[in-house]
Amino acid sequence: MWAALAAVGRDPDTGGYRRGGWTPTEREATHWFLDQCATRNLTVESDGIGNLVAWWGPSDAAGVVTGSHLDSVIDGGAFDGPLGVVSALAAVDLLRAEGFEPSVPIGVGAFVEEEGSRFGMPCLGSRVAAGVLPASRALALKDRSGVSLAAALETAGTDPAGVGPSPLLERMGTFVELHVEQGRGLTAPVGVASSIWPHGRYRFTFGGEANHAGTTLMEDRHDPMLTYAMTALAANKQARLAGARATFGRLSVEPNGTNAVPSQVTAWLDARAADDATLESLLAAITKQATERAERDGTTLEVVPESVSPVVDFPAGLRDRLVDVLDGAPVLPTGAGHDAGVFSAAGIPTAMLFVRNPTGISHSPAEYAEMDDCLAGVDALAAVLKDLAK
Ligand code: HGY
Ligand code: MN
Ligand code: MN
Repeated sequence: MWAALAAVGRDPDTGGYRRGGWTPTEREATHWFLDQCATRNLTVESDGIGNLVAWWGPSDAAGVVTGSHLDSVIDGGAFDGPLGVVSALAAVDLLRAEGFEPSVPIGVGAFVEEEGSRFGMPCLGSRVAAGVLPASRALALKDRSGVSLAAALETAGTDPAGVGPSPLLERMGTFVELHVEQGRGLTAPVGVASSIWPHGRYRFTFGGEANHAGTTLMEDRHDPMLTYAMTALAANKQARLAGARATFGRLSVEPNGTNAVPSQVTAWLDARAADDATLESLLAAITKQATERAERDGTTLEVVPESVSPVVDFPAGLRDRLVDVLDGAPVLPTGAGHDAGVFSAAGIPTAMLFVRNPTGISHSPAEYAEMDDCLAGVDALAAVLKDLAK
């Protein structure tokens, strides 16, 4: 499975994956998933936005769903997302080979646009499915070329009218997502999640005055790039002070000419912290410094939250049950967002398994996990599914 998926959406120059939601490469990965489900005689159900759950099991009752996502960030690694889907299918194979007969159905899920790399909204599919993102807001989201989600769905042959809260969740009695670990927090092959840090995406728009780079006196300028530059430094400093994370990873400059003072800089802040109060105060501190700098530069600043997700503490009972099944596996929090966080917040008993990442690198072509650890992840997931579906 891993070999078949390896080439799908991989950029030959960077070695990174480019599988934005509803792009041809992401659709190819989705078709691969559907083929894998067909080969295994799993019954696939889809919802209006295109989330998929493939069922193995005795009835159409609620069951245990495991899975992850097949989309990627721009130039992402091979493991973030696909590892959870591949491991879920492999765990089903393992349980079948052992002759295990689940007493409740086991579902393998693939959820759309988890990274939000195309439409800017992380966990887009699961948020819509859980009803926390209204269909009207989702369908109006636009990608960088100005294509709306509604138009992208139509191109993919999906009727946007069907987008909304998902019937798939009614059969999701329990959800377990296996994921590659994304820091350096796990030294054992497999761990169990305690919580997901709160995180937010905020659009900072810095407005200035376009002018000639050669003739405009330095003291006459209203340069939004300067306000942005100071804000990026402030974000780094404030995050360090708060033990939090702040990243400006995306920037858009108008008119983006070498010999002109820009008229506008738009920059996206990704900020995360261990608790909601720290995240709020981090954003306030960054915004305060940016505002003060804008006053000095004679520029303007607008800050718009594009998505904010509160902390998710996975239910302790289920978490401890996984730890028991896995003979005392380590428990750790994560700063990465996951569909599991959305489903947990929606009230579905949810847990996560992590597979060791020896370098901690993620959202990068260099993301890596050892095959032995991935196989330990499959064994762990199979043991957990067996326990939950016995
Ligand atoms: O954490 C993230 O940025 C994404 O939701 N995986
Ligand atoms: Mn990711
Ligand atoms: Mn992921």
